[in-house]
Amino acid sequence: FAPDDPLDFFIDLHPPVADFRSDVLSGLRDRPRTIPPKYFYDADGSALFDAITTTPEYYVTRTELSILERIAPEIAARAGRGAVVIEPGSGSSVKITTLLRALDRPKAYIGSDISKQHLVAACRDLAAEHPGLFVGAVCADFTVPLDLSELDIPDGRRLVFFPGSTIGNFEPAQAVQVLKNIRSWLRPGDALLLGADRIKDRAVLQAAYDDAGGVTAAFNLNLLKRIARELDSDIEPADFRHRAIWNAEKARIEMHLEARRDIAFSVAGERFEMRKGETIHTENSHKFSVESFMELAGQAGLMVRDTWSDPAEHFTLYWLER
Ligand code: AVJ
Repeated sequence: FAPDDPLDFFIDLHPPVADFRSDVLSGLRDRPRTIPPKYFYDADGSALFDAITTTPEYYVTRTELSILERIAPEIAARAGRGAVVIEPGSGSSVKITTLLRALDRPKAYIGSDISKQHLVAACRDLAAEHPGLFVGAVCADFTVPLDLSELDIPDGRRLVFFPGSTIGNFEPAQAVQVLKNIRSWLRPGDALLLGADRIKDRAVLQAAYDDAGGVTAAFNLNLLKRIARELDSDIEPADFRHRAIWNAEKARIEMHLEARRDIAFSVAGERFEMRKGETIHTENSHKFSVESFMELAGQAGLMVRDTWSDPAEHFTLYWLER
């Protein structure tokens, strides 16, 4: 920690090191076979995700940003002068920059992420761009309860920023846990600004997760390249195809990797066989109506005070208080 480091603090809460090998092995033994989406984000996967956000079909990022730009003055008025912004998860720097630029002399920014390198680099950049802003970084897994009261966070009204419909990656019960954890950081008068994707026409949703340029397919298949590269495996990405399926009953897009033929492969010395058409489930992306999201938030003890959507109602930003 150099004396001229732009960060005001860095705290490593040592999130449990995700064990790629054991999670992949147990996920491949399970039925249905499942690998958690957090493993998408190696260096190639993160670059592919950034590429997804600029495809014509993936409306999510640009729609949220357009709403954020439009409501920025209102958010600034609500947050008041000298807000303390807390962001769980690796947010997009474009979104946090837009928010910080809009706010009236924000006092502090506290970023939190499970990936230490990513977090420190992003927070240092932000500190360099905002001289005078207190910038702290907490390396932690926000799905695990985190007590902020121990940390040296400046006083002031808190605004927790949780954009990107990241909440949609969790099954409802875990989503409630994540929201309860965030709620524990709020005191009376503090707020949570959260972005969540809306239920919409199935063709629009499926296209967003299966773009014509094949970027999302490459993102999904990159998981297999990662297994082949890191886990001593002869798994052949070419034996699989990307599938994005709308599950209407659960209101979610599911991403799968489907075997193109009967195949056999080994991972870390263990042998696996898959029949043609069998899949590995790699991601859920839950979608919400305003009502279903309010219900979920209510289960976590959070009240929706305001909502803002784009004209097509493809995406909604929620202002929540405890
Ligand atoms: C970053 C989890 C919000 O679910 O839309 C994009 C990830 N997966 N395309 C989403 C993703 C495929 C994205 N989240």
